[in-house]
Amino acid sequence: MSRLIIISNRVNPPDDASVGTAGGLAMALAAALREYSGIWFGWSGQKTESFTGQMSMQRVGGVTVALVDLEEQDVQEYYNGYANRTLWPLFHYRMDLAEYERSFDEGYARVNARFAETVLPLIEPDDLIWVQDYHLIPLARELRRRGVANRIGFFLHIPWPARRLITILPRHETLVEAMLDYDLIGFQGADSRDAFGDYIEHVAGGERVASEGPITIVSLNGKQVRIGAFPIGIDAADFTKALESERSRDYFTRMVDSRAGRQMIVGVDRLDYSKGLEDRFLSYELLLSKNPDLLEKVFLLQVATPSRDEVAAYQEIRSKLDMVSGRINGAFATVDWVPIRYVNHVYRRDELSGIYRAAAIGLVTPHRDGMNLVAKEYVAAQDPDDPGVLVLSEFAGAAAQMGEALIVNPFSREEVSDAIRRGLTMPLSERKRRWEILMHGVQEDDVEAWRDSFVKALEATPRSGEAAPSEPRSMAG
Ligand code: GDG
Repeated sequence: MSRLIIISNRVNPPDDASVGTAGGLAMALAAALREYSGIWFGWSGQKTESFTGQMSMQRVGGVTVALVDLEEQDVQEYYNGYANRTLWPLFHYRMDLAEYERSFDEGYARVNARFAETVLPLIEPDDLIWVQDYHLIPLARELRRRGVANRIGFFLHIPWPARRLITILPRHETLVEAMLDYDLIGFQGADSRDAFGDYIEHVAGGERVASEGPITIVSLNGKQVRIGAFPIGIDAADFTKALESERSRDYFTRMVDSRAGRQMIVGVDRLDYSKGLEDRFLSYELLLSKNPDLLEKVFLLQVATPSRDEVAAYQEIRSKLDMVSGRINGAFATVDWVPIRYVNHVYRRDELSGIYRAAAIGLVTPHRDGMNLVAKEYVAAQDPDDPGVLVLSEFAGAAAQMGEALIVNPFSREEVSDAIRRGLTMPLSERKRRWEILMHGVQEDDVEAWRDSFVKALEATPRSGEAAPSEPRSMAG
């Protein structure tokens, strides 16, 4: 088996999979590297006076990591700038929030070149290289410039936007052309894969050459690249194990006690404008005002972990949510009932699992999301004999796999409010039927299946000059 070199912006393997506070991506990548031997390379999260390219190698949670520090200017232009103020909003359909500054572009290109230069000595000829996410789109181009002929794959965790949106990005052609230096590009779903294919065909003047299963081959300027849908999953087995822990049970009991006979609705999100939290609060407010019988009978627990707080749009959404939750609580609360418990703490994974299990509704209503792992975690945490109901945005990648959830348009407060009401009163037999199908999917399409299908597809990709083990069917005719 080839070694796997994973390259991502941040490197943060959890110390212990069941208790860590790392996000979904980190969990998935750590699991990938525990199975395949290899190295995880990326930014340490630390800043240095001037960039040296010196790596610190460590073993964390059974994974070898290689970390590099970045300069303040790199962090501002590449991470807070191009990645989080240009690409993130645009790819989440928030062109009103996307900022275009040439210095961001330059910082993005510089850090990608620095990553390539630094990781180069670690790469051996047979290694598979797997680059993660929107921070590192041009990395393959920088590696090829330095003579790397290995197979290089890329996975985009966020949506690839429709072609009319991506063309808003200044110098979008350069960004997309650089992607042709990958051998395999993975997206969360067919939507994003097809939007990328559309761009190649209708904007860049290339073509779709062939397709087989989830993989399409596109060609541009004499180069061919495989693009595919590889929906990411959670470590369902590990999540189930976490539920058996004492801490998870404690949290479950604590929530049941504090519910005091009321029904609980739960939301867990990074505090990000893409997650649709303001609309979620307003939908819940509508639920309360339209259904007086629910007053004092339900509450919403929203865990929102602060993130990217150096970016102004994140400070704004945070104050907005403080205001809206405060207003709703002020209007509806009684001496012994608070309708929204709005919490900015970070919880351990085992604690979260107990919290999810105590909730009658999992409320997952992002305006846009590549996948959304919270939807899958909520399902994995349910009691098979008395499962809760998942209310899920049609604009989360997860909706394509989780049709048994109550699928809603997160922009329609009425729809969301009606779905919550329906979930709260759904008969046990229907809850069980829906949950069993959802749970089966969460277990089958777990993070291991995601990793294996991507890595196998990358292994099966011919290196330039090699014949493919089996060529996909031609699209001609
Ligand atoms: C990106 C894409 C895609 C949240 N609060 C706490 C906590 N979390 C964990 C959740 C979940 C993860 O963070 C969030 O994952 P999501 O998938 O929901 O969202 P993003 O962070 O935006 O992730 C997304 C994902 O990449 C993977 O490809 O699904 O579409 O945007 O695992 O549980 N974890 C802990 N404490 C918290 O307080 N321990």
